[in-house]
Amino acid sequence: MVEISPVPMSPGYIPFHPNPSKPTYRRPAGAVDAHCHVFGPEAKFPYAPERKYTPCDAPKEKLFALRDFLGFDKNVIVQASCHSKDNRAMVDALDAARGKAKGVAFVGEEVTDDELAWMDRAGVKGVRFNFIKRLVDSTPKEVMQRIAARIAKLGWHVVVYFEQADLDEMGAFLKSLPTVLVFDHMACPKVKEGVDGADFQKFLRFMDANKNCYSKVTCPERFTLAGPPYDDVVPFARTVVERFPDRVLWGTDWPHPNMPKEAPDDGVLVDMIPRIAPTAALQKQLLIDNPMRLYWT
Ligand code: 0GY
Repeated sequence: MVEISPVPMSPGYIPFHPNPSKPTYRRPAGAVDAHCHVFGPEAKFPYAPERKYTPCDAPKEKLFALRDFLGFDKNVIVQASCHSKDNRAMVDALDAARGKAKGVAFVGEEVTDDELAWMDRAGVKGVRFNFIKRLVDSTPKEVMQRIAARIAKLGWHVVVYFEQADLDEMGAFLKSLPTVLVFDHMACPKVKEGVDGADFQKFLRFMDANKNCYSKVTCPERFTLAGPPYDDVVPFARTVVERFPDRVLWGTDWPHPNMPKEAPDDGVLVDMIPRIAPTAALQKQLLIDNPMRLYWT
């Protein structure tokens, strides 16, 4: 028998936390982790040749075990760049989740209507447009607009991963898209500039002016300067939650690709929720009402 050697992780790649703590925060029943990924397993779902990093395998069984351990009910599984346009690992996870997961795909213009229909049946509800240069080669905006027009007909939305600093350049394009837009990770706030910083304020104004936009209040571990428990990111996320309570989503970002120093403890991330959404009503909107409206109706 031919031995298939596993592909080594990128140098310095930090695997997800092996032993997260049990959160003390008691989330409401039916809570949704609305931003997470599955990676591989590589032997079954190889990583894309054009990927910019090779992660450690983070298969669906581990994601579902974490969901149960953290006390969550459902997941939204977002296609990550290491699988590029091969959405099979994500769709396989949706199938296995038996209604407890929905998906966001990454597609090119060459995607066929049959492939879109296959993903739609599996529970895909959106496509992701990724503008983070360290993760993907750029796709022309006209191509994205044509993709958006096609997926709009399925009732899907667009998830946009970009940085607030690029909002001036991106604004007209974002406004041209015909669907709901969901911004990953508050569009990457710069914590050292504070909540009064120009880019964060511009992002808030954009959200104010464009009522089709949602923001994920995710990834404090990517933006913090102070480290866990991410006190310095709380004011950013809390501002977004309190200002747009019906347009925010929360997620773990498990398995946390490309962390520079350490993998976050997912229990600590969950325990941040009552600090960014201080009332039971806000928590219900953040964890249940908003994700259910976008992904389960
Ligand atoms: C995230 C963040 C990252 C990676 C990806 O598609 C991806 O590979 O999303 C990142 O490294 O910032 O949201 O999961």
